[in-house]
Amino acid sequence: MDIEAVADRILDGDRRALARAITLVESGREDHRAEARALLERLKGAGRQALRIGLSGTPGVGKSTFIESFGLMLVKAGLRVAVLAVDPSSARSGGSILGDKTRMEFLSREPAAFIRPSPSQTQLGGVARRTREAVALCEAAGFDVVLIETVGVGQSETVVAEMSDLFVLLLAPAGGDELQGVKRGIMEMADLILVNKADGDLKSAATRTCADYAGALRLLRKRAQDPEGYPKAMTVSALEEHGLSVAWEAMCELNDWRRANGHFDGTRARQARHWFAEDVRQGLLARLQTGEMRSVMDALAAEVEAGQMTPSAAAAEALEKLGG
Ligand SMILES: Nc1nc2c(ncn2[C@@H]2O[C@H](COP(=O)(O)OP(=O)(O)OP(=O)(O)O)[C@@H](O)[C@H]2O)c(=O)[nH]1
Ligand SMILES: [Mg+2]
Repeated sequence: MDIEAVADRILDGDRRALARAITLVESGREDHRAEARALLERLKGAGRQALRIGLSGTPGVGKSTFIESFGLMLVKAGLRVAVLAVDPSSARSGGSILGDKTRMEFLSREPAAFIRPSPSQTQLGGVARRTREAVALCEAAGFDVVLIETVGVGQSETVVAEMSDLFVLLLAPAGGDELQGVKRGIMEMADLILVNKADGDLKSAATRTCADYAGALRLLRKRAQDPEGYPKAMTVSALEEHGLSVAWEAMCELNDWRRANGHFDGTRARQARHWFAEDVRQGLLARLQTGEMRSVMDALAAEVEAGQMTPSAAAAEALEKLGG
């Protein structure tokens, strides 16, 4: 790949070049990795920043519908919007690919929009790195907003929150008074809770649910990166396109405040540090699986099993070999 030429085309906002570059960062091949690093290094100099919005919610809550109508609203306002997905359970036949191509039918036809389904890989660590790099590519291509979607199951919310400027939690109206078992840890990551499907028969339930979450948010510890009134809960209808502009205004207000108060840069710096350490960790784990280290590990494991070495002595020896 001609890195210079691809970089220039990406900086021109060429979606085909962007798609090819994302394929490059998704590859695990060593030569591809080297090219990907060179490309990202080259594009970093452009210094472009999008607003990165993480969006999470359980299956069926309306993420795809929301992204379609919210994305179209932003496009109509003159913004360029990229949509990426982190899907740790890509096992489900093509995952977001099939569903989203139909649900985001109109957005995917917009020249100012770019939709990329999640890479199919089982390892969350690998998906995280590739998504992060895809975000950087979209920023270099001049997108104003990058939406990073994830299904709310397990760790993927944390991964997405760690690469987002704003983290939005999409929830469904609850029946009765149960708070849908949203884990406290997830609540603590949210900047905005949107109770979707606030329309028709579900409207009053949505309003009640929203009030419950607003109350729950007030009970959480105050975070340094929030102005008065945030995190916030509000109702939306992705289907009837209600509340979307109000939600966008809240996102802008929060983001503006954070930019003005150093929290935007501070959070990005902290995230970069986190991903650096995470990549080193992943790299070390990968090294344990390869060639010589693998046989070293097998040999030491056999000695531990046979009772000839203690686990900690064997581990110390393995780590020494790894370092050398
Ligand atoms: N009434 C109502 N229904 C909605 C709304 N948003 C989405 N739905 C419906 O909810 C169902 C699921 O919507 P999706 O957008 O596919 O949900 P999702 O979160 O992307 O689901 P997964 O991709 O499976 O995780 C569909 O039948 C939508 O039409 C809404 O605002 N109001
Ligand atoms: Mg979906």
